[in-house]
Amino acid sequence: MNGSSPSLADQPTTLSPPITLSRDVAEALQSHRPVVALESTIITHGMPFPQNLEMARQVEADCRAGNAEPATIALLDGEILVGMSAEQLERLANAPAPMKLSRADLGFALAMGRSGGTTVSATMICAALAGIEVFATGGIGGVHRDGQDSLDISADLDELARTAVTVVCAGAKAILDLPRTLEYLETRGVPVLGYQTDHLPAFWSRESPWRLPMRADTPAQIAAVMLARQRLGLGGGVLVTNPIPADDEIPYETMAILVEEALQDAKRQRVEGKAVTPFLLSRLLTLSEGQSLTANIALVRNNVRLGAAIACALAEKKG
Ligand code: PSU
Ligand code: MN
Repeated sequence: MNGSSPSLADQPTTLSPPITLSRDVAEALQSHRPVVALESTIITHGMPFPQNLEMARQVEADCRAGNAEPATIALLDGEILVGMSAEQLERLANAPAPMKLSRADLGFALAMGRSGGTTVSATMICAALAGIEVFATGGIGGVHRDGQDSLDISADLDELARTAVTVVCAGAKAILDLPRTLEYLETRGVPVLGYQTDHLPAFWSRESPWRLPMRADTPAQIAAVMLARQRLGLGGGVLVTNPIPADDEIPYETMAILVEEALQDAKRQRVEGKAVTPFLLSRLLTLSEGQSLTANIALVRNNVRLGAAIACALAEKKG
């Protein structure tokens, strides 16, 4: 054997479908160890530099501390990465004009050699292709206010209906129409579980006024729900809503005022389409004088810890 050639074991694995697994993720999946997918639109469009990069590194460390392998998913130069190196993460966090990639954009970005962050919908697709069953994020997209007129409904919701990945989030932001988001999920057959809560969490706030139909109190219960759905052959995902830790919460009423202001700014500036969510997120960051960012980081970390615990419980049940 030629001693100078790199060992095959050190190379990333490219599969057909065209996704590239990092060596660590490939090894974890092969040996049926717990893996948690992490999204990247939060890095490219959800937080400013350098907090985005610090957050991305921190949640990977949190995931490992929870005995699960993190698989951050993104596109770099038309390559779908499932599990990223430190250097790749840094390139993504600094990428000039990265795309925001949903189901609709993924094929285009692949064909055109583009870079970008994957939203919840695209991350679910890539996770499922890789065989990853648990995914942790901050908040999901939903039915926007006036969505019944604009038809602005996030592709995240239909993805939850069709792709069998469990998504852990802190509920949804009040920039959305929360009751219509719940109605839509119910119509599309997506179970929404409250983790140790009976109410839909509203991202920065532990509770919204809307009740959830299902509650789970342990990661093992959530894993049991996933397995029961598999046995029934139902397909589609599960949405787990995990309230932000009490110490980091911003009261619902406090945020509601800022949300109204951000929504009015968006209307005045005629922000449309996929620019709406990133615009509102960045306006809220300014309006809350950075407080929303601190809370955002705390809740993502909290969700990754729960995601890791669910992945561990699932691996245990599967034996
Ligand atoms: N909501 C948040 N933070 C986010 C997003 C939503 O509180 O970072 C991102 C996620 O990647 C989500 C996407 O999948 O925005 C939804 O965008 P849209 O509303 O355009 O579907
Ligand atoms: Mn939209």
